Amino acid sequence: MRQQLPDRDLTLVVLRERGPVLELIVSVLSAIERFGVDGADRRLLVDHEIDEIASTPTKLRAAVKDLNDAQLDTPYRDGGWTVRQVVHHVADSHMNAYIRLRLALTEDKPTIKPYDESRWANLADAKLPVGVSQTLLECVHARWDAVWRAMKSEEFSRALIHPEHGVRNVDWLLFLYEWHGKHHTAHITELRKQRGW
Ligand code: NI
Repeated sequence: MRQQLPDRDLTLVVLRERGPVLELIVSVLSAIERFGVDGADRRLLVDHEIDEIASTPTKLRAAVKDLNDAQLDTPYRDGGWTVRQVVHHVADSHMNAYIRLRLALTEDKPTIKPYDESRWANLADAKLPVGVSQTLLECVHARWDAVWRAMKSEEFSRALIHPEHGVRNVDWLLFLYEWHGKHHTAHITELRKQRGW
């Protein structure tokens, strides 16, 4: 039987949820085109995505390197989160994602718990030094990565239920969080380019 495609409707889901995210479409479509989606080819695509997720803490650390407090407290766009909030948000998000994967692998169609990301970004701990979340992210990713790499191919189609979006699968988590780390790292690197930092 043909394996399930890497969630093609992911693109539409993300467009609905996050606005126009061309980099994601290009990334998913080019990856599918490059690797195909079946058997050993599919494994190459999956490994590529796992490698990309694994590189997130290092890339995020590089993105904020040598920024001072005033720079860290600068919004990446008008009305947007500060660089500091972005770093803490990536840790918030990937902690939740790691738990979601563990639930999907150990329970039958678990319902995952959404959280209010903008209110989380305004709690007191979002004012801590970014190093706290960088270290946290490195530790979460070390464990998350060990789980991803040990997964059997059939486990990528295990279901989870998002209360607002319905049934999703582990592939969806993989592609979503590969995009998510890059998306927020780019907010910081683009700001640094604009400001000449
Ligand atoms: Ni986010």
